[in-house]
Amino acid sequence: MASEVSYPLQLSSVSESHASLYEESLKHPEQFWGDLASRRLRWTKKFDQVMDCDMRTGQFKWFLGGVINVSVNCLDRHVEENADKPAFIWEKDEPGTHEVISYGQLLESTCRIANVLKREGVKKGDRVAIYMPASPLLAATMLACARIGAIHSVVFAGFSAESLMNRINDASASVVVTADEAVRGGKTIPLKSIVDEAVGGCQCVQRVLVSRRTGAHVPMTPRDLQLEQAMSEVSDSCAPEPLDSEDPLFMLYTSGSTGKPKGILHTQAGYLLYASITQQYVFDYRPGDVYACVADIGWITGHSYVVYGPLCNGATTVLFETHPTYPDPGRYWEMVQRLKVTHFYTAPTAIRMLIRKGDEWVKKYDRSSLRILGCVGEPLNKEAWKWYNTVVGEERCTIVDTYWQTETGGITIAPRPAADDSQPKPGFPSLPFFGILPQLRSENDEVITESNVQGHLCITKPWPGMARTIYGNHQNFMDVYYNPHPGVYFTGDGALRDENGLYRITGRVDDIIMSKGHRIGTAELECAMNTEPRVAETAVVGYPHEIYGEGIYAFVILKDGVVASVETIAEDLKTIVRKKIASFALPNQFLIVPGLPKTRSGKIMRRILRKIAADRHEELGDVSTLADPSVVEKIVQEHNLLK
Ligand code: 6R9
Repeated sequence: MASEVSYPLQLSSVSESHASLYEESLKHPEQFWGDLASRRLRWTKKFDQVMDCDMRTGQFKWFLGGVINVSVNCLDRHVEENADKPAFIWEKDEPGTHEVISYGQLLESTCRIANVLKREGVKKGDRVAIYMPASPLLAATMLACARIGAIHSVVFAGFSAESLMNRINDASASVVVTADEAVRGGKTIPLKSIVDEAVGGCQCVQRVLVSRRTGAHVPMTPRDLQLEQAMSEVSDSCAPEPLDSEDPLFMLYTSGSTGKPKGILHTQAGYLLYASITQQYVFDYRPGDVYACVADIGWITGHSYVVYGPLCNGATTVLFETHPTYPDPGRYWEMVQRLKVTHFYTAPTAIRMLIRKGDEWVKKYDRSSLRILGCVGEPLNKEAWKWYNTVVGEERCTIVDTYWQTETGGITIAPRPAADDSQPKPGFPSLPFFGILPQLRSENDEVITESNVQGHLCITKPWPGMARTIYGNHQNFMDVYYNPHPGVYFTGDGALRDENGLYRITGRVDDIIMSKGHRIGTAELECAMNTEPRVAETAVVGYPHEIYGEGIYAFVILKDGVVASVETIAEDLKTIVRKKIASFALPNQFLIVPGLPKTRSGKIMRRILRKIAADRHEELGDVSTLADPSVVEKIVQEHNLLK
């Protein structure tokens, strides 16, 4: 194998001024990314061309002609250096317990799982669904797919059987990998039986591989195989499949503005390069650091900053299986003390929840190892920022508020502590990362050049980590991301830029609610609730919530003649949401209303519902264009009665 990589990874330029590197990345993108890709990644065959991208047609290719294997980049080359180096520290649910997994051990389990998948007939390009708790075996399963060129689709283990079924079917996955049970906060979740229920509705699935987490007895069918047993029957080495830079690496489903979740597709080399360079440069990761991103692997944050980014950099990364308040609200900080964590990366909702529990839970533990405190998922409000900085970080650490999305593959806007000593501005993810050229546009597609004016956040140049398509639906990909503002990528978020060029995210401008760091499509939620037989129609909107960022408010119209209390309807709707989507998508407020504010063409005016839900009745604006303006007054009355 021809290796051009200079290893250990180059760290020399991490502290170079952000402005100069950023400028270089925009001026000479081919040279910039080409140089990084050659230096940082190990290629089986070097690429011939850096990029071929067209934002009008949505065709994106990076590192054309290159042949690579992601698992080799994440494992083999580090094993060659030092097989005993810790790759993962698995912070298990059981309080005070962790396991260390070396790069050597991770490579071995990856190869064994890869061989099991091959034995089961999985080939390059086949889809493998993964529904597992956070564990080294979950990461090894992802890397095993990468080793043989299969496309993994990790489904967060909090999704219901029906959601899992839809995702398996959409991807036509032939194999599902799961565990007997998951444990979280001391409670068990029957993963295998959820998979049984899901797979009952999937013709495509030929094999279910079941790993052991709790050792509980779970009924096995001829379709099922015990994973650890199968792993012991195959070889511990597996030759990596040579893959094209643009072969798919994984898909990850995310909510959008239509009822159906979309399988966002990422490919090999560009994604890996972008995840690894952001992990190193945004977090100022240095050899010997202990990096703890406590997101679940079922979300993009876990893919990029628990698995691919850190492992590509040969880092030691924490796999967090448990809950921030289990067994008590000191869990994070007790872990920081025990594992000497240097980087801690969480979501604003967790910070806000912990603020309420009191500072004593933080102060009880030694946090002197911490250097960088990151967060992602929703806007980090000033109060939470301040608490994170003063109470958790003792004003010693840098707060890194990172803005990005499933679709961007890695961080797109964030401070760079290594290149700038000053503490970033609260509430501002701040500066675009290398290669990211943001632009604000008005609803009418005019470019906003003024400072402190809110607009639609777009990105005008391609970057290696960008999503390539929606699995099986490129038209939808174009409609959602590239057609709203032709020729540029539309994030779906609103943002403003201050007089110093720093960005602040103001929230989604589409029909997506960000609640507790989860992304919930209003259409998906409404479709689910509309199946309740007594319900005629529903509309959900987000409203400001002290802890969740956004709470979910459901307006419900009952069918003619139905008489029921809001409590009973709410209970039934919650049951449906739990069954069809997941518990994290449950609305927090329900209101039975006689009608919804609709335009004459029948479109629900969510803007009005959002104002009502937020108690900003005086800002309702002009309602005269509604089909029935009087309905607004009636909804306001019902809402006021609820309080
Ligand atoms: C990585 C991730 C993406 C949406 C995104 C935006 C919100 C993420 C944010 C933020 C304000 C931040 N978001 N980071 N909003 N400040 N630092 O979360 O991906 O699950 O796809 O969600 O999250 O609304 O569009 P994903």
